[in-house]
Amino acid sequence: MGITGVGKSSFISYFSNTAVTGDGLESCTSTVSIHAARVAGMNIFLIDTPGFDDTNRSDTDILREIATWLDIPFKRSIKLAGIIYLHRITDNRLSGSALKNLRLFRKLCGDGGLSCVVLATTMWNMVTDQSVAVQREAELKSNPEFWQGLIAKGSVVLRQDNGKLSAIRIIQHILSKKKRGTLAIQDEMNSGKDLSQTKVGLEVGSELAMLEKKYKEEIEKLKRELQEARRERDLRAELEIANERAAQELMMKKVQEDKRRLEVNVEELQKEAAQRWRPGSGRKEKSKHAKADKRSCKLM
Ligand SMILES: Nc1nc2c(ncn2[C@@H]2O[C@H](COP(=O)(O)OP(=O)(O)O)[C@@H](O)[C@H]2O)c(=O)[nH]1
Ligand SMILES: [Mg+2]
Repeated sequence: MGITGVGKSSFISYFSNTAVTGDGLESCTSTVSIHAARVAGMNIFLIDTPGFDDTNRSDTDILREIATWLDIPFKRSIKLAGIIYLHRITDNRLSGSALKNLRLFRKLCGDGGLSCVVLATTMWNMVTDQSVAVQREAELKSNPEFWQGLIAKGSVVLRQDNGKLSAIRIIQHILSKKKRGTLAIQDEMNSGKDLSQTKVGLEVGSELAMLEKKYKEEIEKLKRELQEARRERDLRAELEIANERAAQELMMKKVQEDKRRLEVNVEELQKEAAQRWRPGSGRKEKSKHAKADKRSCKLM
């Protein structure tokens, strides 16, 4: 897991030729994908996930997708051995999306899942001043807004700094723990909760509520400005304001739709997924997307 461009798909591509990597600017992996691999004499599955900063999909869509996929192993009593959360050591500040992604990740895992987490820094070969990067790594570990709380609950910090070798080290670390666990979202959804009632769903919901409020206020302000423009018979301003209002209303509708789409339980998610994956339903469309993906992404 981790935001777009941190190297999730590249990590998987060391072990499987089915992973699709991007150029780091646009999200390449906008859906969850599972890759079979053999590492240190063991058959394992690596699950690639989109970050909660996807250029094309809302947090609701990403969360629905992750919840759907995580339910498949849960129903078959297959537990996760670990989670690798990647972060670029070259990022000299914690962007809003990096912080939001981490906040949602924590809620998705729950405290119980954190001892299976490896926090790994990538892009060490892009570092120009090693001492600055080491200092940054220390800050990530000690910052309560970033990794400090996770480390306190058993997460481990490792470096993804030597291609396949360090990637094997990370996986071996996870396998050596011989621990298997479930994530909070898996337990919550299977106890009958709607996605909107899970901890991570509540967080996404409250962010959507904040956005909705912001759009509502903006629309009210534009209404007042429109009245004023009409009074002053300023046609050009009237047109501009009307356009802006239409744009804001469209964004607000999308947010309201995203809020509504959080109200879904695990059975409904599985039913929708089964319809999507039924042979002949959307397959053609999917392969069209796959072609487009390949054009913009590098296949490793
Ligand atoms: N220099 C360097 N580039 C990397 C590393 N990991 C990934 N990349 C590059 O970063 C870009 C985004 O990687 P990708 O694996 O698609 O990121 P994802 O969005 O997290 O899946 C690609 O161009 C990769 O080749 C790394 O450790 N070092
Ligand atoms: Mg990817």
